[in-house]
Amino acid sequence: MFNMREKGILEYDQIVDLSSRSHHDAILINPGLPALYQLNTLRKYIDKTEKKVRQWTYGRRDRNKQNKVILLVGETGDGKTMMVNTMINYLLGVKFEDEEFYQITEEGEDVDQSQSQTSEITVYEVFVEENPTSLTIIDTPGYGDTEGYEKDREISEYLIRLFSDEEGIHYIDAVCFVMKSSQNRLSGKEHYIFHSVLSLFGKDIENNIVFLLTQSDGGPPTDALNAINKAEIPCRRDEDNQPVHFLFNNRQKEKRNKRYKRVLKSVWEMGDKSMDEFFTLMDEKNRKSVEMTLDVLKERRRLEACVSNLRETEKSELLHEAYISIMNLSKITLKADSAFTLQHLDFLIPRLKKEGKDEWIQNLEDLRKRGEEQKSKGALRYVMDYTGQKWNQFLHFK
Ligand SMILES: Nc1nc2c(ncn2[C@@H]2O[C@H](COP(=O)(O)OP(=O)(O)OP(=O)(O)O)[C@@H](O)[C@H]2O)c(=O)[nH]1
Ligand SMILES: [Mg+2]
Repeated sequence: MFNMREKGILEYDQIVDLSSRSHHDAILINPGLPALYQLNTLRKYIDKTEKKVRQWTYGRRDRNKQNKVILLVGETGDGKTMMVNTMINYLLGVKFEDEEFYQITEEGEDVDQSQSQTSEITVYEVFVEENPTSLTIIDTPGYGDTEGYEKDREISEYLIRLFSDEEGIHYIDAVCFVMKSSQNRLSGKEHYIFHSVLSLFGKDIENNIVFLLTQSDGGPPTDALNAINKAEIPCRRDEDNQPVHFLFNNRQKEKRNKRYKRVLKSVWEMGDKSMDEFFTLMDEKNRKSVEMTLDVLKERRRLEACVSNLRETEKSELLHEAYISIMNLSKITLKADSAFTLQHLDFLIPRLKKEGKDEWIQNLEDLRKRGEEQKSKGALRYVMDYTGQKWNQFLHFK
């Protein structure tokens, strides 16, 4: 890669066609400092009919490279899609001085940020000839946008498709929880987002969960770490028992005016250093099959179907099936007391009482106690508001 400023080729805002000058297979979409390129990708859908799980491949697929699979999850707008591009520029070896930035993602700019920008799951596969590592990065729609709960539920359905399809994803090296480093408010909505993300995974994934903290000023991310610890998010821990985290301020696309260049360079370098550390951690052999996670997703789907059928026809078999489903979930899920399970308890417990299932009721009551703890209350209230269930009934029914 060459340095356009050093060679005096480009001044601010000068429009010239640089597409032929990129070392990579890309199209220039915005000349300037930095020049912005769109990487050319081969595109297809993994779920052929529904078109909600897509796969974009950059470069020539090479199975001899060491591949890393990274899943990005988190709240809408916290920076997952931008993080995909940051990772890929790292893999391409782009430096700040190159005065260029490559994007693989394709989303509209200047749109309403309260709405999730990403509406499907995209698997980005990236093969760079001179790099012995290839990346598979899975970008997911963010939780908690204005369209709410129903839309969020679709994410787990798309993941089932992705993990079950023969051509889909069967193992994961890292689950990255993308979060703003200034995250401090733990409102019901934030708890709900933590529950939503955590209830997607099997227990065995805990040690693969790390945090990518965006919009960082480079200082200690005290707020985000407090939030993670307060919400008791299961994750990988470092030698000081802190959640493993990496700092980013992904402003690589911003114009490099003389006034801000120093700051933009410094945040670029912070991101590069974080990527070095992140990839060093990923060198450890810590790959997990998605099998248990897939079981969790399917069991959640079974439970929801069961409860929904029960709200029409009251059948003992369905009731028993729902109980067994909850017990199965509590054995395999990363978060047994997630709002998604707890929300069904005030419906199921009185019905099991009628059937005299005392031991079962005790097990569910134990689970429900956890729902009354402060850290679960907010998430549960959020889910119940959306599903039209009565919160007071949940708290007072015994
Ligand atoms: N300043 C700053 N802006 C960022 C950072 N990361 C992302 N952004 C901006 O924040 C906005 C949202 O980022 P996205 O990457 O689309 O967020 P997302 O998590 O993919 O959002 P959804 O697809 O809605 O879930 C975009 O305008 C990004 O350019 C960051 O680290 N610093
Ligand atoms: Mg996105």
